[in-house]
Amino acid sequence: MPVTLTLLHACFLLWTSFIQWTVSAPLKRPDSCPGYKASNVQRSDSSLTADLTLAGTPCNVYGEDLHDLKFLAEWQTDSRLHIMVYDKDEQVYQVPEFVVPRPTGSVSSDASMLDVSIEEEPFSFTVTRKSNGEEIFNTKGSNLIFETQYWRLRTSLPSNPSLYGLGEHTDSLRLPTSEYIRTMWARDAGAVPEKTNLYGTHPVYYEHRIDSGNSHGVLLLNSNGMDIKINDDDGQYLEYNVIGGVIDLYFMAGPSPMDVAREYSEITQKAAMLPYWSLGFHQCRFGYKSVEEVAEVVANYSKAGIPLETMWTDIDYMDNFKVFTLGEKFPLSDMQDLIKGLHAKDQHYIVMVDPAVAAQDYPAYNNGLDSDIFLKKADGSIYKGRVWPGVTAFPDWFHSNVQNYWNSEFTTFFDPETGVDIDALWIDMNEPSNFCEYPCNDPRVGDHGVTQVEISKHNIQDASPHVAATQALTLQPKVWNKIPHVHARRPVSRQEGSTGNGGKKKGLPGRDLIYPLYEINNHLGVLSNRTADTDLIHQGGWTEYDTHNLYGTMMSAASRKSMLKRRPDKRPMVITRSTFVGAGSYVGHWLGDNVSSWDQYLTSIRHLLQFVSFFQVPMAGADVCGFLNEATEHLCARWTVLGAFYPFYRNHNVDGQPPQEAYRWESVAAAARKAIDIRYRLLDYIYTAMHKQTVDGTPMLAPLWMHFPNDSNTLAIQTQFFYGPSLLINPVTEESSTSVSFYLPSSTWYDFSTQKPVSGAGKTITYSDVADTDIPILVRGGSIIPLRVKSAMTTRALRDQNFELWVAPDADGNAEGSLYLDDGESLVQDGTSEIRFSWDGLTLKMEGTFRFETKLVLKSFSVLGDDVRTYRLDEGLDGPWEHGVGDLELL
Ligand SMILES: *[C@@H]1O[C@H](CO)[C@@H](O)[C@H](O)[C@H]1NC(C)=O
Ligand SMILES: *[C@@H]1O[C@H](CO)[C@@H](O)[C@H](O)[C@H]1NC(C)=O
Ligand SMILES: *[C@@H]1O[C@H](CO)[C@@H](O)[C@H](O)[C@H]1NC(C)=O
Ligand SMILES: CC(=O)N[C@H]1CO[C@H](CO)[C@@H](O)[C@@H]1O
Repeated sequence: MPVTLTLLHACFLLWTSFIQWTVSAPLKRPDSCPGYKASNVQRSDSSLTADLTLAGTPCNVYGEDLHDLKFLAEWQTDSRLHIMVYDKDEQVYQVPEFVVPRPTGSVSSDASMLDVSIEEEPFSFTVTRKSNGEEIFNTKGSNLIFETQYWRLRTSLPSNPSLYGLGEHTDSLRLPTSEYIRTMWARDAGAVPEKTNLYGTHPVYYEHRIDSGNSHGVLLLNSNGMDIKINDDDGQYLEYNVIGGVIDLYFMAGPSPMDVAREYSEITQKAAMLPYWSLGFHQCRFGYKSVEEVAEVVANYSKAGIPLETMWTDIDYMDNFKVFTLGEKFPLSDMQDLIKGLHAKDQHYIVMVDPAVAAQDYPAYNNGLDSDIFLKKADGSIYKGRVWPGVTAFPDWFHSNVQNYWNSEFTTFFDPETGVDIDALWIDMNEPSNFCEYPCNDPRVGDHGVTQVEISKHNIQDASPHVAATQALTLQPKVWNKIPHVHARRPVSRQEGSTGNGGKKKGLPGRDLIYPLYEINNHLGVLSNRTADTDLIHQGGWTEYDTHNLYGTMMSAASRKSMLKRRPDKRPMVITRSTFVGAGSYVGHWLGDNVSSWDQYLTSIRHLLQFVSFFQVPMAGADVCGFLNEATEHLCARWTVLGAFYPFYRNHNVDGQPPQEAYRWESVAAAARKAIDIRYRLLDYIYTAMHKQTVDGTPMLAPLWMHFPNDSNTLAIQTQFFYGPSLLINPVTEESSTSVSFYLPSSTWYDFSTQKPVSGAGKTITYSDVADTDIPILVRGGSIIPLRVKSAMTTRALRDQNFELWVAPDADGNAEGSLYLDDGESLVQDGTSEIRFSWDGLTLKMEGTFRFETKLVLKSFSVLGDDVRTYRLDEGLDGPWEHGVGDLELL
């Protein structure tokens, strides 16, 4: 749009808002938009298409209305329906297929659980579940708006709906249903505050209908900034307000909650299987000042008898925080000695790498210049921001040379002989974070005119509860249904192909990529604030405006490839901060820069479940004992025990706070020894669950409602969760308390520590005298759980331990379970075993496939109950067998 027109338009909007205030006669409100009219409706066996035409005078609320659109519905599987509304010329940006590969497939609509119908004028569509006629999605009553920099689509919902997902956030697991906005815009968020946009973008929700017991899921595959509003001021609804891209929806029919998760995993690509050792206990902190200090921590863990699987180092190891360098206090030979020492004891080492490269004369920067991979401004100069090392450039993950550049930095710096031989990788700051506030006229200058890195890491100032709360108050509640607000405009940015890139799906030309008229509720204000400028153009012509939310996931994919180059046969582990739809197929996620506070200990559970249960990122966990602020002994003990049930189990602390390694207090050391003992004995049980998630999408952790979809008491429970299919974890939830009351759904249950039945199912029960070293764990009746007979100091040693089984019969006396065995680290396995156990009260059976060679045996099995019975087995894990209890020796 030409500048003059833009200015006119701006004046007009100013004038209209003036009129709105004075005359209170709104002229241009979204609700007055004309909507669309459908024509040429065609239904085939597997699709429904239509042409959409603007049904009246353009309303141009936040841009210009597009006149001609296309509607497409395609039945892809019996449970998945894909619906798109896009511009006729296909110029509007769409998430590139090479970043997020799309699922394909086509089935007859007759075979599908879902149906779709459209109304022609005003255009609306409805998705229904055929089995009971339930309307899953219905856009009637609210006109579709589709403009150059804004689109809006609203679905009505049943009252008081049970909605989950739409991350990343730290809000309630079951989402609020009134005046609630979920904003998607990747952001470096110190202290992970509630009701704000955080590091990752996952615009998928799960909805559970308790009346039918059915669940479904809806993914909006769109990477633009957006506000998803959930409100009940005009009937209950969910409304997408998106500043670009197309309407690209995937409907998953369930019908069970677990089915929805599995169906979602068909879209995200299955999560990456991680090495067995990644489930061990990890220690990290920001603020280890030298390689000697790191080595001391390793030694002190060993002295304390606490199994330390992996040692980590934050950016401290770098020379002035420059990526791919070693600082004075971390000389190469000492680093190599440290790592050799760790490897000799079957322990591991991980360091952090950030995307931003210091714009200084050193190899990583010079190599980046030579391969031309940094993001550039319109005038061709390198775009600069400010991150840890000071002035930095940012890799353009769209660049055709960027993978080679990244591979080469990794191959050199992390060379096993001549470099730092890391075992896995941690990537951070990849929203991307930039300390420089927009417009960042001088990236050398800090917030208060300070020129060097004097701000502490990860916005520590933001972290004091007081500051965080004040910010929340001042920044958070923007006007609900706000009136367009007009900024002083800058000249419209140059965009490659702006003379018409018909059908390229790279974005309409002439948009204002800095100040779109619709302002999403970004906690940092304008889109470009404290990140890369949104008018930057990536190689190939994609704008940062459209692809900002992909930056972390593109870095993740590139980093995984670089790690594979180093060790082509091993499963890479990469832990990232920023994620997008599908990230779990490359990486895991730590839950960001947490606070050492009691509320965060609890919040970590719902934050974790989002990723594992809803977003298919199973390797997730919060910083145990909390990152920011000071951890107290009591909190750290409780958190060390809770963290033993996160897939990703890492203690991590910020610089400048007192140390919080588990050995620092005797009670925490005791808690760590006990919790790790339980975790490690159960490691193959959870490894089996993780493997299952990577194969069929069944979440390895889940909230209660996903297991008890007909029990309305479970819908909002967010401080208890299932660890694997059979164990219910119920942490103490109050700081000063040693007791915990929690809900126990109707089923048969056994206490993990006594192995005896627990009564009170269907009610809230109370555990008293829960010591700091303990956590109530309940075993669900009907399960068989494999355990190692003993724990060990490393997961390598653990792999030499034999197994035993715990049989927890259901009300009918039956139980079943499974065990997956492989070598723990090869990308392509020589042979794996997938073993199923079953019990009918008299006979224990083992069946399955047995291609993993092992001499380990199942020593015994115990039948849980009032009178626990343990039988000697001494059976191998290399072929099927069955035994009646009559033939077995009772131990
Ligand atoms: C390790 O333990 C020793 C002896 O208790 C202690 O003096 C030292 O501060 C500890 N160092 C670290 C880094 O934990
Ligand atoms: C950028 O973010 C800071 C908070 O870090 C805020 O104070 C400032 O107002 C924001 N600037 C803009 C232009 O939104
Ligand atoms: C929930 O109830 C529905 C219908 O009443 C039933 O078909 C389904 O099996 C139940 N699910 C569970 C897990 O009990
Ligand atoms: C997720 C969570 O608990 N967030 C909290 C982080 O800490 C700040 C400051 O203490 C709180 O305001 C957030 O609610």
